[in-house]
Amino acid sequence: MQAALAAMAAHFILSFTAVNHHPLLSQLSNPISASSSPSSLSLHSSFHGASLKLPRQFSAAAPKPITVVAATKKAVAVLKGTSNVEGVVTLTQDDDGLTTVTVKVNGLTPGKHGFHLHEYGDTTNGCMSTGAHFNPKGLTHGAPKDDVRHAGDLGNIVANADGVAEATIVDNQIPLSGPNSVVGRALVVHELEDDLGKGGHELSLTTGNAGGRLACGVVGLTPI
Ligand SMILES: [Cu+2]
Ligand SMILES: [Zn+2]
Repeated sequence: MQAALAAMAAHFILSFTAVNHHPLLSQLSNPISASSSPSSLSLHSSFHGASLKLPRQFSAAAPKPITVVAATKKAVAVLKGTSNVEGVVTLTQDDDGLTTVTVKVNGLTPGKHGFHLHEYGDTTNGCMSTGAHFNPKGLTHGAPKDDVRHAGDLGNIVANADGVAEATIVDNQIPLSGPNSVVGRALVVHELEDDLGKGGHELSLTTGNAGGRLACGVVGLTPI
């Protein structure tokens, strides 16, 4: 399958360059493509010697972009709630398993706001029905960098004076595939700062005492 794709990609590149009348590259399309015009053969027949080395370069380079695309997943969550807080979050999982989360939320009060991945993608009762923090390991609440944390603990996002919070979070506990995939679960932005489990409040070790749920959105797959 991959070999076939690589051959198709190589064919595409070669056909494309042939259209641009590059004398060396158009010559390459002849052994692969039966549809090469006889005119390009006769036009550039003097380059036969030079063209022999080039197919190896192309066959090595062509499969690269195909491999990367096939191994990466991307998802998006559109955050909404009963307030005027709203936002868009994209999640991209790379080959190494790390997920990069890009966050932009508007309408917040300036300062820190707890930001979590909650267990359920269920918004039938607004953000309340998204359940607790995603916690497949059964641990207590913590900071993103702590060993003891919920997988869904993404810390705080910080809103500026205009109420806009932008952040890029890289995390290894929120994959987009496999048994602990977060696709179909929900991202939630909170009213208050997440104390990261260290506030000494009775809720610190479950929610970080981050207060109400201002907006939430279900994580769904999107084209890469
Ligand atoms: Cu939360
Ligand atoms: Zn938590």
